Amino acid sequence: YKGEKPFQPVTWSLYPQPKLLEQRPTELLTLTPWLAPIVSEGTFNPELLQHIYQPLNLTIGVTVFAVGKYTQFIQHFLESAERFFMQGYRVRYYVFTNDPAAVPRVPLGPGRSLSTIPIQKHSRWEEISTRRMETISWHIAETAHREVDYLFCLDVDMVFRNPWGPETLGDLVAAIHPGYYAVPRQQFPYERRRVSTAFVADSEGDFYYGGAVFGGRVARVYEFTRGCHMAILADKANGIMAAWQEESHLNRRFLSHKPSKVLSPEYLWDDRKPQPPRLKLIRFSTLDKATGWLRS
Ligand code: 5GW
Ligand code: MN
Repeated sequence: YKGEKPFQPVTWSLYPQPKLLEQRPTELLTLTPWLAPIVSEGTFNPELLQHIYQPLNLTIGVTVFAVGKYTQFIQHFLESAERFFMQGYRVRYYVFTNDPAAVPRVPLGPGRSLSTIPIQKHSRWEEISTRRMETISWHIAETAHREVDYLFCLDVDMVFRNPWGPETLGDLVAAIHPGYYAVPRQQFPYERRRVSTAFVADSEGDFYYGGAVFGGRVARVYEFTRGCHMAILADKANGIMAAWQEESHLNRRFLSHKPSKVLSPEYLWDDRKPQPPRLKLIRFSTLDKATGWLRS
């Protein structure tokens, strides 16, 4: 049997029995009122999920935008993603940039590929941060719908610190913003002007989701980004820019188009915040941008 792969025992079928009457697997909420799972450490069995998802031979797409000075984040983002993001799966990175020459050649693992998509550089930063929805929906229609099963749309000024695996896959996936998971909904920074299509009333809102992480099945991400883009266009026609640009529209849309899976702030953290004890690990986190200089 030299050189041959040894027989794989089905040890994955040996995992702790789920117990209906047992205490909660985590101190965090695990289910939304519309029955979407809220994913956090302790709520899933990684080995079991691996054995369910691996045979499906899925391809997971990732979009990141790196315009202007943000190209400097690509290397760290990709290197950390190669270590932690969807290890053992087919992954396709889509890097949208105004400066393709600035995309570093990071060695990619087997089954993993990257394509650079040239885009225009808009001068006003509001433009940069409202063009993503449009660009993603267009790119899905053009290309990504043929190439990937699931697609995650991520900020580039972030790093992976711990495994991000198939537990995150779902039809439409949102991540809870690290700044607002303990805040009453009236204090969420939603767009509060009724004239905006992103308007949310004080009495409404589930979670405040981050604009830095969303995803799902590629067809659902298409509908989602297209819907957001249309709402942004409608606002633009009225001369309105929502309070937090795309994030405001994303939050408005998730209110009426509920995510089928919600990621805990483990999947969208911010390095400037101390890790609270109830958050068992940080998987994906914003880099401290040494406040200010990047935007100037
Ligand atoms: C620059 C200045 C202000 C706002 C946005 C930008 C900017 C964002 C940019 O110059 N280039 C760029 O590629 N972006 C993309 O938009 C990056 O992928 C970035 O991660 C994403 C969101 O912008 P952030 O990360 O500055 O927004 P926050 O809300 O995470 O601080
Ligand atoms: Mn960011």
